[in-house]
Order: sequence, then structure tokens, then C-alpha cells
Amino acid sequence: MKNKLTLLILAIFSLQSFQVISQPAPAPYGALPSERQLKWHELEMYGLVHFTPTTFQNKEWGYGDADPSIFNPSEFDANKIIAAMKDGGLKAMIFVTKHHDGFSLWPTRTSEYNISKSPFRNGKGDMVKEFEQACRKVGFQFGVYCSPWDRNNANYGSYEYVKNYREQLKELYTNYGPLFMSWHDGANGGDGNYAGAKGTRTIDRSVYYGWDTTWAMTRKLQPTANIFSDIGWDVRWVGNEKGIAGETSWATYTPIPAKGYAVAGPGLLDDSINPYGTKNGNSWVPAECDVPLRKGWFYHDDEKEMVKTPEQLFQLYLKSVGRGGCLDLGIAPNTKGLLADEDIVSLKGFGNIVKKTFENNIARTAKINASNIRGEAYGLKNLLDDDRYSYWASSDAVTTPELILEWQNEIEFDLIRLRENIKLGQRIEALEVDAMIEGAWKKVGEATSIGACRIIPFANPIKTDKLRIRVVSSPVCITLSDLGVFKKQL
Ligand code: FUL
Repeated sequence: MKNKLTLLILAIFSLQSFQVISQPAPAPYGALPSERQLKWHELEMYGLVHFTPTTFQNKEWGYGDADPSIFNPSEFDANKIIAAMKDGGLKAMIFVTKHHDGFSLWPTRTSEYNISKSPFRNGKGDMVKEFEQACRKVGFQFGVYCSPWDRNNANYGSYEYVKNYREQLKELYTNYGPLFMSWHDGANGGDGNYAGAKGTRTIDRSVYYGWDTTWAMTRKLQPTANIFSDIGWDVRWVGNEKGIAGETSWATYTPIPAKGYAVAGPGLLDDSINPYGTKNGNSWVPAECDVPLRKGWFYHDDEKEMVKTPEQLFQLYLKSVGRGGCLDLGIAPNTKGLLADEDIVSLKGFGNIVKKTFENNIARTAKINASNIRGEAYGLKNLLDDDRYSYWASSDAVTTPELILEWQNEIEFDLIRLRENIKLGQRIEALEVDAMIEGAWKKVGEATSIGACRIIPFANPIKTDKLRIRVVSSPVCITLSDLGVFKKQL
């Protein structure tokens, strides 16, 4: 009898171990990111450089009437600008190759109004190329912004211009290597110089540009480029130029179908939904949070005092990257063609805060236990290995597991970072954090929409030797890839 019992126990045990080892991976949930979107998420931070004759006019929007002779940045050095951006922790840059004023920063065949008519490099310059090469040298990815609105082009408003615009993109897509982004701003139509015919040109954004055709070309010529636009694909505008995503910000999105907008891909994005996204929305369209380092997108001498401080930038980091988006920071060279000292100092300070804060993950020194583990391959070590796609998973039936972290001595932290393995979708809807304080669990924090990255900031540092993270809502089993506990290093 005793032997039979032992055998039975052994049989059950080996069956369980077998199940543990052979446990299949969780099924993906909901809309999933494409390969190019995964790469975009990994960047987290990049810069958007505005530098055109508009800089020399001390304006934010050039009218399209600046004489190309004013564009003469005698000390321009793309390497120095990129080096300062790198010190700021940025990993890529988008160059405004043509802003609304219509001046092309490369020697395009599509318009007379371009850099070859300026004194820059004696009319032989190609600033897009110089930036692209400076990026490649330091491992930065490169992207382009080419304004659809063109206040200089005589044909703006007619089909001729749309063809011309596509030709411009074609040049950009074929001469500057692989791009990570094709950025299309939403300021479209209005007054301008239109090759001397001053006046207003209005267009119907829903149909005028024929985006379907343009984006078929983008996909063909630049399959790695994420399309940023308010009508279409990969990445959405966060809905403000403050660099701030909603506290709950889903990477998924269900666009509201709008009459007349026949566009491939997700469709029309709505500014009022953009900060938040849509829970379990039908497409993966994460938020890009754009914000200038200075007050405006272009350099102005009298805005020195308005350069954001490293601390302010770090707060923006928490509200953009820390809410599952990317931070797109506006960088504005001055008329010399360099960044002002205060911009360089601020970027460096910011980069240092990010680096120092996140290099010491206090969770690594804890003993961690989970209420459920799907199987050996999905264990807790995956939470600490800096691999965004290795993950701790719960069994299919367990949607609200919890983790307990225990330290031998009291620790102090003010940030918790969590990531899901988004290859399997955005799954965790909400979780809560408790700390053991004076012998009892006390709820100290909570977060929704985990996704690619969710940082929970604590206004006051928490001191404890025991921390509990409870998933409170998930439609399916969880697949958490990262657990970080940090103390801000300002
Ligand atoms: C907007 C533009 O109107 C601004 O000038 C700037 O380029 C910003 C990044 O996008 O749509």
C-alpha cells in the first residue's frame, strides 16, 4: 500500500515536471507590433532637428519667401550636433529635410528652392547626407521629415505638386540608406508665397495627398521606416507637443472611421484619443511624444532661458518612455550651424540622469518569488536579464499572479519599471504595488497599460525590505519581461 502510494506520488510528480518542461508558449493576444515597430520601441528616444532658412529669419514657420542666400551656417558640423544628442541618451535622429517653407536641405531635382542655391559649401552641400553620415558613424539610426505642406511651391494645391512631393520622398528614400522613420507633419495648407503668388491654398487633407499611393512607395523603398502621420500607419502623434502621453496609454488603437478618408492601414487617428490609445484596439499604433528642447522647434537667440533643464527632461522621459511611447526631442541648431552651449549642457545632464538612474536595478539584489510560474522556460530570471523578449509567464488559467521581492536589509527606491514582451501583445491592464511598512502591506502605487515600458514614479522615496506587485487585471495570462526597481540619480 505504502509502495503504491509512493508510486502514485512519483507518477504525479513526473507528470507535473513533464508539464512544466513542455508547457507551450502563451498564445499572442490582440493586435501585435510589426518588426519595424518593435525596433522603434527599442529606441525609446530620438531627436528631431529643425534647421532651414527659417532659423536665419528667426521664425517658427517660414513663409516660403526667404532668399536662399541667407542660409549660410559657416561652422556647421553634423558630427558635433550628433555627439551632443548622443550624450543626451538619444539613439536616432530625424532631420527636417524640408519644412513648410519648402526649402529642401538636399540638392533635389524636384525644386529650384534648395540648398544648392545657398552659400553653404559653395552651393555643393547636401545637409541630409552630412547628417546621415554623422549618424551612421556613431550607430545612430536616421529618419526624415519632409513637410507635405510647401509654402514655396507654385503647384501646391494641384495634383502636380503631389507628384512632385512623391518624387522628393523617392529621392530621400533612395539616397540616404535605410531609414527608421518617415515623418509627415499634420500642418497642411494655408497662406504662403507659392513662387511669388502670395495667397492662401486650401486642400482637403482626406483626399488631396493620396497617401495610399505614397505609402505603398514608402513600404517598397523603405520597409524599415515607421510612418508617422495623422492619417495612417505605424506611429501616432501623442496629441500634444509637450512630450506627454496619457497616464493610461495603450499602444493599441482603433481609429474612428471618418467619411472620405480612404487610407490603407489603421486609418484616421483622432487627436483626442491619441494620448490614451484604445484598450485592446484593433491595430498597434503606439504614441510618439514630440517636444522641443527649447520653447520652439527652431532656434531663437532670446529663448536661452527656456532650454529645458535635465530634471525637466527626465520628468518628460517618465511621462513618455515611461508610458510606453518614444520621446522625440526637438533639437535646434543656431545660425552658426551648431548647438548653443546651454543645449549641450542640458542634454548631457539629462543623459547622465537616465544612465545613472537605470544602471543599478535594485531588484537584482532581491529574493523574488511568484505565485505562479508557467514552466521553467518562463521563470523569474527572465525579468532581470535586460532582454525585452524573454519573459516570466503565468499559466493560461492564471491572469492575476503576484510577485514578492525580499531584501535582507531595507532598500530605498522611487521608480519601478515594468515591461511586457510585446511580441505577445499588450496584456496587463492594471497592477498594484504594495510595500511592507511597519509590519503590514501598504498599497503604494499602481499602473495601467503596461506594454513596452511602464515606469511608476513615487513622489517620495519608499523604504522597505519587502515589495509586492499584484496584477489585478489581465484578459489572459501575463508575459512580463522586465522588472526594475530604481532610485533616481539627479
Ligand atoms: C508641426 C510643425 O507645424 C512644426 O513647425 C514642427 O515641425 C512640428 C514638429 O510639427 O506639425
